[in-house]
Amino acid sequence: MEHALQHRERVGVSDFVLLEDFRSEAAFIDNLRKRFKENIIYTYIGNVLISVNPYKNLPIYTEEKTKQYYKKAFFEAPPHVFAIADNAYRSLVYEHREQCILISGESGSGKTEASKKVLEYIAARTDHLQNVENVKDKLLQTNPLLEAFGNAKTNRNDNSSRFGKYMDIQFNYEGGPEGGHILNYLLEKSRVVSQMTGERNFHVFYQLLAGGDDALMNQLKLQGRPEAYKYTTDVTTQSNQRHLDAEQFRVVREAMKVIEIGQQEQLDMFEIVASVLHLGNVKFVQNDKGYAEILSHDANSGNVAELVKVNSLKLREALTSRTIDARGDVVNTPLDQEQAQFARDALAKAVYDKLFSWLVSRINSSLAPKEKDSRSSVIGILDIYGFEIFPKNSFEQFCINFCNEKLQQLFIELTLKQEQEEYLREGIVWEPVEYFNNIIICDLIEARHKGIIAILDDECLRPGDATDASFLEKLTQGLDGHPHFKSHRKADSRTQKIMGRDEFCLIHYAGEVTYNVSTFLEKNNDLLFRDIQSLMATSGNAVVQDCFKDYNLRSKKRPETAITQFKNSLNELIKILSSKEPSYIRCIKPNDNKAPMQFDDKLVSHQVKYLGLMENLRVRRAGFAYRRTYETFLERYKCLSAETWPNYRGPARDGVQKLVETLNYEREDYRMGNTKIFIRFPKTLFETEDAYQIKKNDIATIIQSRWRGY
Ligand code: AOV
Ligand code: MG
Repeated sequence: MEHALQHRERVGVSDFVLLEDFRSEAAFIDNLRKRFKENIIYTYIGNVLISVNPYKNLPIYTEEKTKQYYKKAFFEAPPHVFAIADNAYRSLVYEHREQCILISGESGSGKTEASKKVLEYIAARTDHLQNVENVKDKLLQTNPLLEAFGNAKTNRNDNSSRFGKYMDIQFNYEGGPEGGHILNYLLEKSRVVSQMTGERNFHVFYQLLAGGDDALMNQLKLQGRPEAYKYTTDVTTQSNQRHLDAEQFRVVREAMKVIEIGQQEQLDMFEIVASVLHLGNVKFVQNDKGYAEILSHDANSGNVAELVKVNSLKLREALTSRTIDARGDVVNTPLDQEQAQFARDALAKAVYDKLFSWLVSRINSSLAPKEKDSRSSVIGILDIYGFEIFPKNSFEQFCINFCNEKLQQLFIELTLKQEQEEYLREGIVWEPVEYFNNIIICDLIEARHKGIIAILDDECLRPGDATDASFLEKLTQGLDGHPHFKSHRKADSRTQKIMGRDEFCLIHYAGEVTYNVSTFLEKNNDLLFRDIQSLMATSGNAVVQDCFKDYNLRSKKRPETAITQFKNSLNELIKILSSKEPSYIRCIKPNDNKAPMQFDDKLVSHQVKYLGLMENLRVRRAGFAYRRTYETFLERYKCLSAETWPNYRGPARDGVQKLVETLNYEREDYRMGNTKIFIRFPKTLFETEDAYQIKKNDIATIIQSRWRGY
């Protein structure tokens, strides 16, 4: 049998707190790599789970494996996403503490897969309960449906979520799932009208084109080829892609059925999807006055009008002119070609974005528990975009990275708070820990009046000549000298590049990011011309009408800017999360090739940095790195002392006290809490573990020789 030490040599330690050299990033990565090579993708830092995407199917999610985690304490089975799920579930059901599971990591690191595993585990774990099958089925089916409309193939991930998602699973007092609720964040709607080389539009477009039957295609006036549509042309198709898309379309329609989206609603939805495709093909010609015009025989705009059931003439007008209400004077101005294209794309993005939000609220009404139960409680799962640093970073990265700052802030508050509370509960003196608090960066971004968001909104709302450049100028004036802001006159210390005239740099907790201000104002304003909105509000398609119903012609109040809406919804989210007990899953992507068995040290090191894992470990190690309840500790190690082996009947705490005395633990090495033993250095525990392994072998040998004796 392999010796404990050899075993640890080969597969590393299952909890980073057990690393001897816990300050060394090299040792950290070494441990991750070792385990990855052995197909062990999960490791803990205390109660945080680190997961490395294996890019292949491992036999670790079988029914048998699932059962291993039922009612198990954290350290009784190898690290696993199921352990996180079970722990959350037990804390909810037996201790009545609401839970949330926060999953983070960069694109392609395995966040969405992890969130599905949590959901699947909970579904399996509640198998003994009655009357929840239907709800569980619905909860599981939300995934393929939302992914069809909200995911796309990107260069980083073939099934990349292009929206943030927070999902509550609601449980009744017996611990059975009784419903759910989803909040969605920032769909990347620019993808509707253009994609980077090698990337695709949202899956649903291709799924519909490949999987819709003839009758449906006729009804939607679609031909089956994505190449025929501007918005879906840029695509390098794999040979079997069409087949996969068609297959998935069936899955999506099945999911719609489970969610109880009726036939008519389904048709309404596909009419919108199809109308977006037709809209992309609408062409503008220049008339003799230099303005944009849609030829009267242009079938595309006709198709759009027919599908979303608006007046076709009015649609053509709305796409080529705009009404401006200047202090009561209503003026109709024609658009030039570029403006008209802008209006068309804005409509496509808005319609699709609203359709997505409509779908989420439609799913929510289907998931809403049938009866209100005041004793019900929830586990929330957050699957949201990780920190992004691209060669060129724009408004979207700014929003996403702001979101990550807020979540990091929450992480700091909650982990430290949790740690502190546990010490208090256990009656152990708390030793303060030094750490970087990123609240200064959150303030830089969102402080009232003088934060970046306030400055951006000011520029967006200022009538007259505000531009991206004037925004940057105001930023530089207002924030120069802030330790986390660098103006365009300085160099980005990560890339050593002097920033361009249209760039600024933020020193995020995870590293420096240079942002290009171009299109910040336009994206933040998120303008959709009024004429188009009011036209859409008259749609005969029930879903479109529902989507645009908030549009109120008489309302002169400016809608909130994109970033302010996002900020508000983020603060709402933080409020929800703070009221719950968190578990963390930090996902790591081992290589950029979507390939199994490849572990790229540099890429991993980068992620270890910006997930703040070393800091996380340091905080965890600062006090007593390791802790176990007296019962678990005694159960495992009782054979190491004649006082507790073979027979011991007293209280577990006393048993452990006797045990550590036999083992010669130094006074400084451990503390006895109310329910747990706290051990300061992993070395102590290692020695105990090694002694245990040797003893276990001895015992096994004795038993075996006895057997042979028979
Ligand atoms: P993401 O959610 O973190 O990226 P996904 O969860 O979509 O990443 O994972 C990307 C791909 O990696 C999946 O489609 C699987 O092929 C593979 N994968 C991930 N986790 C596992 C696992 N545990 N076992 C096997 N394969 C896995 V993004 O949504 O792009 O930020 O926006
Ligand atoms: Mg995802």
